[in-house]
Amino acid sequence: MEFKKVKETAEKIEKMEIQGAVQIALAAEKALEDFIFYSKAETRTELLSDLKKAGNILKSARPTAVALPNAVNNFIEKVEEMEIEDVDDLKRETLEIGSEVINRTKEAFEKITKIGASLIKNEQIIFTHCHSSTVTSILKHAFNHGKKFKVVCTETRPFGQGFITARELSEAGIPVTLIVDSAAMQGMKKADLVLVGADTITKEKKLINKIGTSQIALIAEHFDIPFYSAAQTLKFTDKKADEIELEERDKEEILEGRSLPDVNVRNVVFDITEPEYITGIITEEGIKKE
Ligand code: RUB
Repeated sequence: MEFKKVKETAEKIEKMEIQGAVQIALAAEKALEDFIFYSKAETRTELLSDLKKAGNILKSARPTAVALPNAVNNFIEKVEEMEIEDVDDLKRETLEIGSEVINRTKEAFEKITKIGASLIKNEQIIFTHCHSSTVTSILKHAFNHGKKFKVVCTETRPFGQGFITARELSEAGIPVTLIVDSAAMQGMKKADLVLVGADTITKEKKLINKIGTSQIALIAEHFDIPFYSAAQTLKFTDKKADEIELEERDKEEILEGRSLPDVNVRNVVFDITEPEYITGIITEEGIKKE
């Protein structure tokens, strides 16, 4: 029962029914909390060993966004630090840790929302890519606080997460234009600000985000438009970019049923943006600039 629910969450993450680094981290944190709640472990050792197995199942769901392993590892480390032998007491305390970890992720999200919204000015055009729940939250907050602006977003091939962004923003009342990814140069000409999310911020402060982000950063540099990424510190890692696996997904997401038997089709879904193209990283601790 307990592992079944964890596997279900991992599957939803893998299939991108749950997508975007923060939502993935929150789902993993919630899955671990539920896992403890339903656990039938009779000793501390058994509980910790099961928890690590559950954590590994979740961590293996997607390889690139470090928020996922960071969230799982933080959770497990905190449980390990508790010197409680009685398994029922340990479960009770662990559930509290679960709520704390989830609240911390949510609080960071709320803080970034407010800090990010302060960058948006009236009458601006904001360019975004993919679907970042942090970015849409920033935009909705700015809009709900009276700022009038327009958004241009890419459809984000091959999975089309830009459609989620476009729908979410237009339902919130924000004027939004959807363009194909290859129209980024045309679509950015009149933009004032580029705002994207982040899957990982590496040791060298490189940004790993949805494929196409690095091209968008280059175009922003070309037009001298500020390029910001919204990333809570849970997405920071001490690993270097070349130590992070860039996820490669099923080529069917590109082919969509078309047959190309002799063609090597590759579906790499994240890329790396160099720090020199990044104006600032919006975190819950403020805007970090190099
Ligand atoms: C989503 C993506 C998002 C970041 C940030 O990729 O690249 O920009 O994850 O999102 P995918 P958030 O759809 O492949 O998960 O701000 O919600 O963490």
